[in-house]
Amino acid sequence: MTTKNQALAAWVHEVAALTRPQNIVWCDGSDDEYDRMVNLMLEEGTLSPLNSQTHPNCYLHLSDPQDVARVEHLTFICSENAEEAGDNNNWLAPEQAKEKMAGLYDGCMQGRTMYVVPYCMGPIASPYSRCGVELTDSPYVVINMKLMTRMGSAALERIERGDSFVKGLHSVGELDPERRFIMHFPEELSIMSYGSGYGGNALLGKKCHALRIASWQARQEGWLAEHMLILGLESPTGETHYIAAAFPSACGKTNLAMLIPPEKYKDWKIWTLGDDIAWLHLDDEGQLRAINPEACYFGVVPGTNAKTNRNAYDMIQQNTIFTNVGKTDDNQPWWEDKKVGEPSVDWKGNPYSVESGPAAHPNSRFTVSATENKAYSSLAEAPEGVPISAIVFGGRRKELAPLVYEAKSWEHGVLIGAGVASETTAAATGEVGVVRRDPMAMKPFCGYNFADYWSHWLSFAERTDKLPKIFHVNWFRQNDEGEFLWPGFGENLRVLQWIIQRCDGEVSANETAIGYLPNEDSIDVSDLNIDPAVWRSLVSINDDQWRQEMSEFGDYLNSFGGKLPKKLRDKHQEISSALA
Ligand code: OXD
Ligand code: MN
Repeated sequence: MTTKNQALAAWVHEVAALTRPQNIVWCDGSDDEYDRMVNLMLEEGTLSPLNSQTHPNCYLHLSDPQDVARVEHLTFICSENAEEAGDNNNWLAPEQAKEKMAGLYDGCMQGRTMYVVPYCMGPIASPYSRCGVELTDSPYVVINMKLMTRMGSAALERIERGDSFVKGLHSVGELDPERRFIMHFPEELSIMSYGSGYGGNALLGKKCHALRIASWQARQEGWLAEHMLILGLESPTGETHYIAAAFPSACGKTNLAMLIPPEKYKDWKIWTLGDDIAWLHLDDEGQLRAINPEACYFGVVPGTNAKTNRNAYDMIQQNTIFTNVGKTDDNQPWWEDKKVGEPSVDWKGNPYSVESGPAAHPNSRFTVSATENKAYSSLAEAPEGVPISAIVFGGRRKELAPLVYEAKSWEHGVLIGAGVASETTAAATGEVGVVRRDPMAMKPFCGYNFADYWSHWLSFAERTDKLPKIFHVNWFRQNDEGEFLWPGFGENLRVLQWIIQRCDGEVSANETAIGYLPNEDSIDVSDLNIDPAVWRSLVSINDDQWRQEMSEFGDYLNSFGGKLPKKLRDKHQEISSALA
């Protein structure tokens, strides 16, 4: 197979001349091709079969131990102008970046196969979807992209019908952390990645395309590319509200998107549309609609069990690629908090011992088709997407942020999103557990200057009066002993219920300087065994802590200088004064 698209053919030719692969394979995205690739990897030893009785069609990939997470310090936005990228990104001039990458790519695929992977982010028939082509020397990337995207012939046909496409070039190189870069050229719609096989660095359709490049395109074209799950909340009357929620990596988006209601709420139902990325467009009526550009879940494995996330636990019993988990002695995948079985081999392939660390890497992952999830919404395939009633921001904060609060206006909601801060997790290399600013959970993913990004968000209020309400949640408050104050998981449904009641104007709230908080009796927690004083603290604010927070947040906003939108500065000032 090749292509009728001249630009694509020429680019493949040009890359092959530089990287000099032994052969070139055009991927058609068929199941046969997937099976062939799996067999090839089994022969090469880069994939191993798991117990086929308990886990049919499941495989384990162990990565290089130095290549287990996103590398934010090696990720660059190479716009013509540094200011466009903003201080929130690393920047390199495009020519300089290309020269650096050309040196790395020179002959890097000798003796290897280069796979041409056409893909579509979003349903093939959706006008909101966007195409790309990834050239890669990694069979692991090919099988993951097959699950993650609409990959192969159908995507190529879209490109051949004239769709523009993002050009992504990827080579695992020597997997040397010293020779590893992830470069984005938003003006040229292209990505160059070298030296890593890890998901966010190597599966270019996901973070590189669907967030960094797409956020840039979205700004130009008037839509939003966000780090958000999308869920449908069906009430006992059969009415479904759709919610999009942005939390930083490894802060529970997958769990919320697949939530199973507690016994008391058994007549409610959560439908999953997506667990990581949402593309949001205004339709002709001014309604914000969301599609999920992905077709799989690339989720964090540790902590997944029959109690925390039954849907995810069940869906990864078959047809799943595991990366960097441990194994039991009968060859089942094993991870911390799985709650069943014992590890005998760790994620480095060594015999397991408590002293040598966890059996599964804290950022070990499953890749599984979205259709394996019992709660998968059929509307996830709808070309027009789903109407969004509420946008929810959140982070992992031991203190400060209450369980839930609501913005008083769209502008206020944008300020709340810009103020998201969260403790870092193992999803990126670096220290874990330090609070950092992560506006809209997009710190690692916004492909341009945050100040411009906030202006873009604000501009939506000028285009429609039907915008969703904006909320902030925090499931992670702790007491001095480090115990969580809120049970989380399925019980989060109680908070979602309050959110949609607020959207429908069905419940009053407690107006505070930072926004509307639930009245103590608006969320029923009578059966949750929460101390009344603890409950009160979850639905109230500590003015001293908030004054401190607003002052630090103000310094952060000021670091964006004259580019900071005035509306945001004014809103920040208004809330600070109300707290003073
Ligand atoms: C992810 C991430 O893999 O955010 O989704 O790191
Ligand atoms: Mn993510």
